[in-house]
Amino acid sequence: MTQTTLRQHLHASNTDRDLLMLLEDIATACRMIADRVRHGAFAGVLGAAETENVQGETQKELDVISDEIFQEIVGGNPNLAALVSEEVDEVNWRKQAPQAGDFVVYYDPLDGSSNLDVNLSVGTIFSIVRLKEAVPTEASAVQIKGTEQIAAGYAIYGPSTGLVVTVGQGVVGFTHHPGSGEFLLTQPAMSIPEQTQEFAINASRYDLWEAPVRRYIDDCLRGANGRRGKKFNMRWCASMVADVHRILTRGGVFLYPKDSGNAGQGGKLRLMYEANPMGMLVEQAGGAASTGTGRIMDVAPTGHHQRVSVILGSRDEVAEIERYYTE
Ligand code: AHM
Ligand code: MG
Repeated sequence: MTQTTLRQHLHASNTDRDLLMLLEDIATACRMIADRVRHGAFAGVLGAAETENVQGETQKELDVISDEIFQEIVGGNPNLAALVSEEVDEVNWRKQAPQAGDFVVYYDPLDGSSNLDVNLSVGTIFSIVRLKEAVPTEASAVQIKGTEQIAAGYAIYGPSTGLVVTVGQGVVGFTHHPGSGEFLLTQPAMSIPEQTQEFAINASRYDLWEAPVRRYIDDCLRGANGRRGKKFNMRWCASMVADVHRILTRGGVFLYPKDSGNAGQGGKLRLMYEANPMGMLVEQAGGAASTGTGRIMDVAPTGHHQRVSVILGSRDEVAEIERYYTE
């Protein structure tokens, strides 16, 4: 079997050199976060913030540790204008006078961290845009739409550590090889089947859902005897990276819609750190990513912590759910 590293793959697919370096920095940060996640139980950092470890020392929670690692490693990239983190209120400008061509990275350092206590998969999600012009170091970088992303991806910390990336030419998956320390290419062309019989949603919010979502899920649950005429399987990891990784591997649909419990905020999941990068990956793998009434990547951001309704996965199923919204 030939072994292709992340760098070799990006080089062979003519990835711009600066972007290649940035992706390598992100991969390094993810390897370091994976290590801290793996040792979390020993270090006493799996619980809530400021817990004590077995030696009675105060520890930061892993979300905060992961954010610090990302800021330290990726923040040192010479072509980076700003880092925008789900964990931090303000944009972290790395240049005083950002120029056209400089990068902005939006990221969620440790998504799904409620799964840490129970030893289930979590991940780091990232989205990369390039500034089109010089900007003042104020709010400008937050206004960039998902369609402007030049690359996106996530690391998954599961039974193995994976890295899934798109630079706008399909989606490729790598697996961390502990012996060499490299991410090696293991899924050269991830693609989502157009149709599916598997959905993922937090069903405990049933009473809060809007009518179209409730009708859609009711019809799925009725199986072969209902409107859909087929049986559906259900999964919910409560970890978006794990749910999206399954969909990129075998198809399915993921929903975290706006409902009456989160409508005041516009939904639960974050546009810049979660919905846009996952939307780009899913579209690049042949799937679709929608708010229910429009394409996620077309949403014009009003702030970097903005939340949005998310419905993504197998293309035909997302289109079917959009039909429920128009009925
Ligand atoms: P987080 O960024 O605070 O970890 O929240 C995002 C996570 C997603 O990974 C996951 O899909 C969702 O929240 C789970 O929410 P719930 O606990 O309502 O099922
Ligand atoms: Mg998150």
